[in-house]
Amino acid sequence: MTEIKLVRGDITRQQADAIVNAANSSLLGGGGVDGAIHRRGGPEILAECRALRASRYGTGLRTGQAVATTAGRLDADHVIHTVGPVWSRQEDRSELLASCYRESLRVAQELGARTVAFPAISTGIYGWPMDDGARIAIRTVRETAAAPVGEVRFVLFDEQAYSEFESALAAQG
Ligand code: AR6
Repeated sequence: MTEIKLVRGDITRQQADAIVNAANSSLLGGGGVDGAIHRRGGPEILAECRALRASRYGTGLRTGQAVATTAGRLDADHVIHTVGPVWSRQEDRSELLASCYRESLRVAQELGARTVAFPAISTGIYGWPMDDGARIAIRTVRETAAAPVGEVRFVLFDEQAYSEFESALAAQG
């Protein structure tokens, strides 16, 4: 079974087989985690993203999907880019957020990754409330069998994110 760990910190400082990026459908960078990954990981990641746009992902990566590239200078073998949904009051997009975790784990599995570091997808620029984002993240990882992934590490940027993930983990076991 996959072990879930919580750590506070900057995801670009983590050592893992795969680091998940909270990207956007252009795959060409942005702010938040995405900006930090490209800054620290260097231009190799963007070059591979551009190549993906020129081949399989001409119209971009759809919300809820995931795709891998090199991790450049990060202390990881792969970056898995996924596109979270923008939070909406009018529409329940929870299934798309769950899909990000599921699809990222599926890609990690295909890559043979044993350790995967995730940020709290959609809970920054995309505005998803942290308590609900944490519940969906923990539940989806719990429900997704992903051998050989033995460790999923949520890397939480601040105290509030950490404590919401702690509560979700305590509630869901
Ligand atoms: N390490 C760990 N967590 C971080 C880091 C970091 N270095 N930086 C921010 N966070 P966000 P989203 C937290 O905005 O909401 C980009 O422009 C942050 O506090 O990175 O999915 C993309 O290109 C928050 O809790 O991702 C997209 O356009 C969480 O990570 C858009 O933002 C996610 O925040 C995606 O928005």
